Amino acid sequence: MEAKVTGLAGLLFGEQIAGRIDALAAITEAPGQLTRIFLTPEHRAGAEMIMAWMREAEMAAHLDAIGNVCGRYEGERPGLPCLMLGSHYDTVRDAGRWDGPLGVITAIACVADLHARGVRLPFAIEVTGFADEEGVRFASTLLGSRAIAGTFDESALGSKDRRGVTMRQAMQTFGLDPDHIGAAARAPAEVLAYVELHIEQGPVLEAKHLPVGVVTAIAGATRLAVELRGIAGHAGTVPMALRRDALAGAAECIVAIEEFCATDRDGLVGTVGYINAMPGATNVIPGMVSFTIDIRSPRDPFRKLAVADIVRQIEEIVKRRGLQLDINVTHENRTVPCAPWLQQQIAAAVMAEGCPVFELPSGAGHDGMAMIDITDVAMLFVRCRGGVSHNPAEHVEAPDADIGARVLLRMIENFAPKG
Ligand code: HGY
Ligand code: MN
Ligand code: MN
Repeated sequence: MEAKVTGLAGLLFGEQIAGRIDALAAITEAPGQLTRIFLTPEHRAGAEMIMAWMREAEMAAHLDAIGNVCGRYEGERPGLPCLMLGSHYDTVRDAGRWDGPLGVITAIACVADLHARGVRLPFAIEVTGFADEEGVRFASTLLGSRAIAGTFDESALGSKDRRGVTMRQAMQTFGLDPDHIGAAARAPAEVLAYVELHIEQGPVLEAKHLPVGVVTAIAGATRLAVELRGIAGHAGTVPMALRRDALAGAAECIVAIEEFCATDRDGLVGTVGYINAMPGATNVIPGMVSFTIDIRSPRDPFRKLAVADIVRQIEEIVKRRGLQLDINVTHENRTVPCAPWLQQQIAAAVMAEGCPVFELPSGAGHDGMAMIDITDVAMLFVRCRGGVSHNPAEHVEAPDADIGARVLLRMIENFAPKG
């Protein structure tokens, strides 16, 4: 496929992208760190900033029924099916600023370049900023992309955040109608494909000295919520042998999870990212502990067996320590393949921009895991320094952001719908 020459010569995407990354990163709930969570004032402010950029690029922009930002750049004539681009604009707590926003900002930059050159394509381009990919506020995740895919689970509306606010209440406070989420769903016929540019969030591209990579698959994940209950007591008077210490029990479980995953099991990874011990006083034996577990593997059957083994080990520890246990799966995503026909078009664009083609899987989850329910998906990874992510030190060099944008734009201009 002969790549069309794009009008990128000399257009420095990288600097503009880096500037917008910084502007969006200034919208945070906690000065000094980046935290932008679903259905918060920061979510609203971030959406307004992104929609303004979309409108500058001659896109129609709106907030959909769950708070995704949706921008549309019409094709040669109005109403054509679209190539959907995008990523998420929510963050983890104390986040890096590139995870998510790079995909949204780069896609808008590509559309702005098309608009500047008066280019209209035989399909529309849509850019979606997903409102909740990280699943920080409520246990489930991919809420925005699931709403677009029509697979949003209404039971999630009853889930509560750490302050006891339900998603339903949070949506109403934000100004959205929780009974109207279905309006965000798109028909498969409207979407030709979903392609997401994202930082790698791992060390492989840097180790290979490559600026970009073509993603082959997105690893599946299981998230669990665990609650251990023992007996709160006086730290000075209860002999060790008589204690029902929920935190010591949790500690033994956490080490068991780490040891289970650390024995080389074909890419299996396990993380306890959140723990809360109650009542939380130095001189009180913790009576209740809640913590989360995140288990991933490139192979779904393997992950499911690992989850079952880990649950069994936790049950054994709890029984031996005389504790009580509640353990629930709060989120499950199967491993999602990137469509070969899309991978090939991304690879052609990578080559046309003078870069070697390197394929790699994604250990991180992405919105493509939901979007695959209505269309084929693919991803382009951009190198990030040290492979660091979910960390304020997360960083992309402007030249790499520039190459990522050039590859994405070339892929867009040469995009050939399936069949
Ligand atoms: O957890 C993940 O893999 C993604 O960053 N949400
Ligand atoms: Mn993330
Ligand atoms: Mn991400």
